[in-house]
Amino acid sequence: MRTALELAAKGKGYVSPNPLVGCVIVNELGVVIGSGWHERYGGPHAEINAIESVRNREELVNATVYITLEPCSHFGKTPPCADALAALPIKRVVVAMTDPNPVVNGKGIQLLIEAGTQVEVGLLEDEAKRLNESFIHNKRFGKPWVFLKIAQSIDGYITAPDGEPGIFSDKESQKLVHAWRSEFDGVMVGGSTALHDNPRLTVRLVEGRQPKRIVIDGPGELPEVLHLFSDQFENKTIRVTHQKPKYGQELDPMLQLLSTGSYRGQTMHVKEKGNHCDLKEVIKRLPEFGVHSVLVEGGQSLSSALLREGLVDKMAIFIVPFLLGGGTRSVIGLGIERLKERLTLRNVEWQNVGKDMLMTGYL
Ligand code: AOF
Ligand code: ZN
Repeated sequence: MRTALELAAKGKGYVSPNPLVGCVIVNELGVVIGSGWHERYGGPHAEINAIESVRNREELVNATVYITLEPCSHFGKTPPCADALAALPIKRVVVAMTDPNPVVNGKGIQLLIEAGTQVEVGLLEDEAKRLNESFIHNKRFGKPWVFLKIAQSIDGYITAPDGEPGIFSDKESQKLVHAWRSEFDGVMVGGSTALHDNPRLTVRLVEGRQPKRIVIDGPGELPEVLHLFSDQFENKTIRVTHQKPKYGQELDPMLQLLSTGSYRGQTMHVKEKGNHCDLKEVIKRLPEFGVHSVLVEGGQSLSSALLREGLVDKMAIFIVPFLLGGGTRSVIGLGIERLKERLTLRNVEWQNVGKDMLMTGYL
């Protein structure tokens, strides 16, 4: 199952909104005879890739199949994997976790049991759930998974006293963040961060696929010379604004390309709430743009607002071993008294990343 989990992880960044799934087949003597994972969205499921990798079909007699997620029981883009497994002369199927997708949710396991296959559920379940935390969240709450990342000094600042960037996280931390970018559907920043830091939000320090980029630009005034709008990435940046649509912005992508405006990215128009974009609406509507998981990379105003509105699901704080003595705080104005419960991180973990300290936890 551990191998199956490692295989599943290879699909990171390529299977959303579907789950990461890995599968390993072991013969009667305990020798691995086949394995596979879900490689691309819309492609064959892990179980089918594993079954097809078995060279000598006779070895399937009394074999055991390890899968990180309950096999599916529905006709989706592909026929049910539970049927494919039930048709094999295998003896046992070991599943790490049941499928939270309501169209499956136990039916795959039921189908196998009815076909006379032994089924065991729960091996390395915690690891499997963690691997698919965003998929599980999507299915359970019907909204995107929001992961907030902050890099701050020991005394809690994200800039030097004069507003200039004052801390630089370790190269290892930067690499880790790039790896996260490649695993999330989207990476989001607020308007002032886009303006002052002019970030690219691309994956450069590791290999991986580029995420969609999202910028909260309430007044819709960010200049197009910013890297986010001017660089040549195939994933056009999504500009979120509460300004009324201007001519051309609501056209379909092909027409947008042909229209005369220079900005050819996508625009999400949302309600205005206290001079800002209504962030609840923003998060809720990200799936319209193919974004089911989002990595938020600041700054202060966006991080604070998302936390205040209870929109953050998981948080990572890099503490850079440096005192700044003043500047912009990482988060502010939370009305902590009111939100104490909601702002206590659960399942907190600490680790060293280069010379930085990384704390992660769930909200
Ligand atoms: C996957 N890969 O390896 C497994 C999945 O859209 P479809 O037809 O590909 O079906 C997606 C659903 O199938 C998914 O939400 C999950 O419930 C189930 N299992 N999906 O993409 C896999 N085993
Ligand atoms: Zn399947």
